[in-house]
Amino acid sequence: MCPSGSLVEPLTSAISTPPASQRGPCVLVAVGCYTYTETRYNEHLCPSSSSRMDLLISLLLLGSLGLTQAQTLGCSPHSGVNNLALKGVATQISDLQLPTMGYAQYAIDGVKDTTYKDGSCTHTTQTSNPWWQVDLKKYHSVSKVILTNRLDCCSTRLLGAQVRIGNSPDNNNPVCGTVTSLASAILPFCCNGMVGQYISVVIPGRSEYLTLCEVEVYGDPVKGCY
Ligand SMILES: [Ca+2]
Repeated sequence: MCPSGSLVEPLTSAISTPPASQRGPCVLVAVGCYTYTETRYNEHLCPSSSSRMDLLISLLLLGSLGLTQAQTLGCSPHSGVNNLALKGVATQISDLQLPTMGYAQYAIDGVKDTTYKDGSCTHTTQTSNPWWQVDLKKYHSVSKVILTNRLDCCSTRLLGAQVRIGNSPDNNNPVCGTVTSLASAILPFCCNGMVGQYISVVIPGRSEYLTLCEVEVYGDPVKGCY
């Protein structure tokens, strides 16, 4: 069974659609509950090469083990999985720089202090469609992303922000979730194993400041992708 909200692609489609040069063991992630499109195949979901026979054998092995994506992915990270963002590289559309800089890497410094002046939150200038991004450097299946909003001021600025995950560095990736409530500074999003190298937070459709006090990313590396 797959998590709600995800799609199951027919195996015949997964096997026959992409060129052989684009197939690899990580395609297994897409075959199950990962929602993908033809376009995303063209974006080289997995650049490593693998023969059709390799893919078929892998599928058969998974089936024989009784594994499903719901069992291997879902919302909760596996036991012992660390915050992937801590080893990523963060960037953002712009730096406010006053009074405490607000650099992009402050969202992945491991500190969830929600007071901006304490120096552990990001801060862009006011700009259209502001974004922040962490590059995980490798493809991962992401189970959960947790944002920490600021609380000393201006927390409503984050309303409407989208968490996006994918392999496009321009932040135009599929949406895992949208900030619709500010009841807590801690905002968790279940991403059900969405695959990507880039995790972005984007406020679409308006001119806004974007501030994030921490972004945590939990998931697993995609085997066969480098
Ligand atoms: Ca921080």
